[in-house]
Amino acid sequence: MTTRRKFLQLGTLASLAPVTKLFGYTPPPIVSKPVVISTWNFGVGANEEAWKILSNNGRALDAVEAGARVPEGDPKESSVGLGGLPDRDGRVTLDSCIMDEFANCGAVACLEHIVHPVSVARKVMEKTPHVFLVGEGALKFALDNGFKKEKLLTKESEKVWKEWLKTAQYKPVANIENHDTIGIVALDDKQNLSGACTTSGMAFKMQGRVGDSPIIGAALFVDNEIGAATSTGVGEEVIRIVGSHLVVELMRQGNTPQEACEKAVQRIVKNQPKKSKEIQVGFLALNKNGDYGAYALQKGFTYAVYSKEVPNKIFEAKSYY
Ligand code: SD4
Repeated sequence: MTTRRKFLQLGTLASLAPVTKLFGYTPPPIVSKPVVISTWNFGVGANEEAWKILSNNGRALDAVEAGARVPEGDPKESSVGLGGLPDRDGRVTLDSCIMDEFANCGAVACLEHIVHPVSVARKVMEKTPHVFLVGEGALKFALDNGFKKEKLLTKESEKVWKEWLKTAQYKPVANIENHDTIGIVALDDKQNLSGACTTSGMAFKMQGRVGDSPIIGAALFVDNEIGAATSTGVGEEVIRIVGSHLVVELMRQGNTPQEACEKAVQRIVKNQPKKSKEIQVGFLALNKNGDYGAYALQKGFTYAVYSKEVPNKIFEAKSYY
């Protein structure tokens, strides 16, 4: 029979032991936090802003919003916010969403004239009983909440659009194309996850077209028990597989973030064997322990990581083709 004294000795042994299993005790996995990861090379600038918040004990939600605002406000980035390439009628329409550790979320789509749609999405999340506002309604809401109406079509973007009008052919080219969304996910010091996604969408799209970027579950999903995921690329293909939700559910089933991204990309290939050879889609995933992964259809999908171990570096994701 185990005496009380012997039992206490076992307890002390177990708590000191660095081994994986002792008397049925499994130590918690090592957690790397905080960490922020975001899509493409401009993720470095976004991570930089996000890290200021994360490294000061801040909330992941604030970090991803601050990060997403960096490319949104940069007129030289022609795929997000100010200076984004327009639709085929010359209108710059923006899509964005945000999600926090409590599964609160907000989104806007087809929003014109506002430089920071991610912040409007956050206001939708925090100030309305709804999740998603679009078009005129989203603009009215933004203006009512103090956002300024601005001209988003820059001289440069207008020039590119006018050039495109000469042939008016809609044919996205993988990586250099008319797309480059920022998706950003973070784990904060309190081990809470959040994410955001923001874009001007596919350049020269049809008027009214909405991609995956503002759709919770498609381009962004956060489950604070499991992990967070985000996507970039041809949104139609991501919507068809509810990509980011799929990645998070694959992690729930025991896959690493890397395996989950790979399986989501394989699902696209299975659905669209021919088309998948010509387009780009990339996924990023981050789990509750700060482990992350990335995978894309084509070569060339880059992402940026900022943690204590990896001080804001760009990596190229592995790809299916
Ligand atoms: C869209 N997914 O509108 C966006 C575009 C994008 O990298 O991600 N670009 O379909």
